[in-house]
Amino acid sequence: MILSRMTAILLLLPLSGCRAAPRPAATPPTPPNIVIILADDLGIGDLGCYNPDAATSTPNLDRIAGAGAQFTDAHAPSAVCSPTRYGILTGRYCWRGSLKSGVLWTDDPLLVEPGRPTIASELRKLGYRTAFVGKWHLGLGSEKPTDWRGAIDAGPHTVGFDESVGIPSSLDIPPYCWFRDGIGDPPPSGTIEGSGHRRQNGGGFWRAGPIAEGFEHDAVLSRSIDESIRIIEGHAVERPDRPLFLELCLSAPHTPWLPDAAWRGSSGAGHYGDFVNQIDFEMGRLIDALDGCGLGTDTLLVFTSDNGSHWPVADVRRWGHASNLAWRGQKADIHEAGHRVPFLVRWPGIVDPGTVRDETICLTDLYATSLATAMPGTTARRPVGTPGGEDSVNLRPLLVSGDARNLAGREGIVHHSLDGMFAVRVGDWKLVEGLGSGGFTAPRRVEPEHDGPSVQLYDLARDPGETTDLAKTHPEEVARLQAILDRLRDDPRSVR
Ligand SMILES: [Ca+2]
Repeated sequence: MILSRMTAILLLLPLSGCRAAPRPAATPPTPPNIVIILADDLGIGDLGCYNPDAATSTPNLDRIAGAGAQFTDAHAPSAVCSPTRYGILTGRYCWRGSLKSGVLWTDDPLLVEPGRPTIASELRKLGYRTAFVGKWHLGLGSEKPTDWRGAIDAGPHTVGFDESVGIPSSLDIPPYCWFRDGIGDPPPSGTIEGSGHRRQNGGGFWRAGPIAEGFEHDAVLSRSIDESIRIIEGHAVERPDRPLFLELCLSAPHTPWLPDAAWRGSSGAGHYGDFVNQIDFEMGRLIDALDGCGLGTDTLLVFTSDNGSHWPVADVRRWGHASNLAWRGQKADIHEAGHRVPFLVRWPGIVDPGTVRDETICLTDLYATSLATAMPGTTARRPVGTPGGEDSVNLRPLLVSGDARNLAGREGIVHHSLDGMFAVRVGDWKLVEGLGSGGFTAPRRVEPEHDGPSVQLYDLARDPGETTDLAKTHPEEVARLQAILDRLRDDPRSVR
């Protein structure tokens, strides 16, 4: 693998313009680079590789899928932003900590507890250079509100990232500014009026609040890619013998929907679809840079989304575009469209091109999988000797050889909605611990009828659209799944 990576670097130099430092002849094997890309509110049906009838066009994402693996049953641990991001970074369900529902807001402090292991902190111990780019939305600082007058005392730079450049939270939540390595770059110094435009009128939507001088909402997506390319190309030049971990969190296609002019009108799904098309273009730029520097041949690359698309049934009907395929609901909901997400893996020479996998996985699994990837030969469910990652399963054996034994030992995965509604998935069965959507789709909460069930039960194999609630007719399955959910929720270390 070293030879192939070196050869690729040499062969591709004229194309990329990168000038990699010469590698010593007797360098020991280096673990692969790891790049995790997290889109924001991108639906599984927005990608052509999942949805041949999509009104969007995603040739570059389809190219990633074609070169590696495409998972059909991957789930965000939550149906909204902050908790999913916590789950990816720590391998732990967010609701085990202080945030029991909703997302972080404006100046909330860092959500990751002091001293908690993260992918970045653990990979750094294993010799990786670690970098974060893009939407953070895990809080900054240790006090509320965040103190922007000097160095920010907690953020990506305190949870294991050597380098970080990003925006505090969603692009419609103030403050609007960039930070770089724990410093506002520049910090917010003025205020901006709220934008009354919403969704499909093309003007974008954001809330009033502090903003930094020169901050441009519509430049955040492309700048995030530029910063990532700078890190990738810099890494190839400066120290190609040290593996790179890059977490790139896009701010799109979350609102405000602000596609560049070149993409307006390019899709059949309005400004949202145009924004998706631009994301695909930006992914093409990133992949070309990665491959152009010769790093792509030795990189585990994952592309996924933090929750389902904010695309209700009315939008499906209006545009004829199934952003969440036929899954029930939308972003924030406990039903499938809230948390079933695209999940693509490209790992040249390791994952066979054109692989399709239907195992049920959770984005918390990226923690153990990344650590195991940094320790070649590690097949345990959790890498031995690494702390944390309570809710994380090592998928590396599945990726390398199709070995799904680690997943077979997991009783179920837990879903969580915007308002804190729980569900558990066990095989084809899904128990929702409440009535209603728990999220954006009305009704959010429904009171049980007298002597009626207070939960929902679905058989996803026979009823993938969650149309027929079987709680009343299958009390034995309700009891079995409720017991599993209780165990998973109450004692994470005894049942995983
Ligand atoms: Ca999101």
